[in-house]
Amino acid sequence: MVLSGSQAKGLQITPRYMELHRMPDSIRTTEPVAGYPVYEIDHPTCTARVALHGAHVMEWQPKHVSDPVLYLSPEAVLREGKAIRGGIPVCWPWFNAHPTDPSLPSHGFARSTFWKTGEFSTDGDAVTLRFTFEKGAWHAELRLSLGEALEAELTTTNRGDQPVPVSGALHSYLRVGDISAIHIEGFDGCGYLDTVGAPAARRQDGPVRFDSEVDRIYDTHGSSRLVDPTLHRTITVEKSGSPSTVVWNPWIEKAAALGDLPDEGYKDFVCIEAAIANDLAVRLAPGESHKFSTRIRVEEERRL
Ligand code: TA6
Repeated sequence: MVLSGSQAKGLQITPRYMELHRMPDSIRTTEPVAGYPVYEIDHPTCTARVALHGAHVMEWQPKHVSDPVLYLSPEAVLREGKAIRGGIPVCWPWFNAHPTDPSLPSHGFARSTFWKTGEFSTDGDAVTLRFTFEKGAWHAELRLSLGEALEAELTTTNRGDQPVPVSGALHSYLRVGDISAIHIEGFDGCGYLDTVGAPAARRQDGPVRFDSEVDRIYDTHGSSRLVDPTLHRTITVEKSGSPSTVVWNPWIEKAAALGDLPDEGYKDFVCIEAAIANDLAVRLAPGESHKFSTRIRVEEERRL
């Protein structure tokens, strides 16, 4: 992991801060980079790491599972203003390019800045972390539940006096043993927009398999299952409040062009994202809220 020193703007982890933010026993605050808090979780059900920057789940592994469930690039950069490559980037309040202003950052601004901590709590089943973020009329709250399953729920509230659009994605990078050996079930018969090359509307026939770049926006509210024969497991991705599921693997050429991903890194992950694509953006009246969520769990085959 590439670390770069940077004091977060106005955020100083001082003893007073630590006192004010006393953590439940299973959560420890670390600073892999000065001023860049990462919450290390060691709970009876799972281990995890969550960065305050982007309210970003970096890693998660249930204790009954042999391998990490989320992929985190070994070349991920921990610096304010740069989204972490891997884990679950919170793409908000728009998905991909801004619908009207190309000068604005792709996938919104929330994944590239520090959020505020809300309530952290723990019980026998899971650790729950809440983070908030506000910009203009947009207010976001992310609720994370980390246990034998992972739940991420993003609620947007319009705190302004004019309607605002909201779209985005919970952009989950799922760890795989070998991208060429996996397949994804749950999209058979679904229409999708294929955005590799000239955008084209297509329909899924059978499982999704990978032998080249895949970048698709599926029209579905349903769940999907990632079948991984190399790691002997099936990862189920459920969701709510999201009319689109994005499936992405950059393959060879795009991976080589990403400075925070090893050239061979494309072999080790696939993204399955609960999304609201821009053309399906939700229009929030003043005071109105909308939430969407993803829930990830793992069934591992018994190994003899
Ligand atoms: O996952 C869908 C997608 O929009 C892809 O087109 C690709 O750009 C990916 O997100 C990663 O985007 P990023 O800005 O994180 O490099």
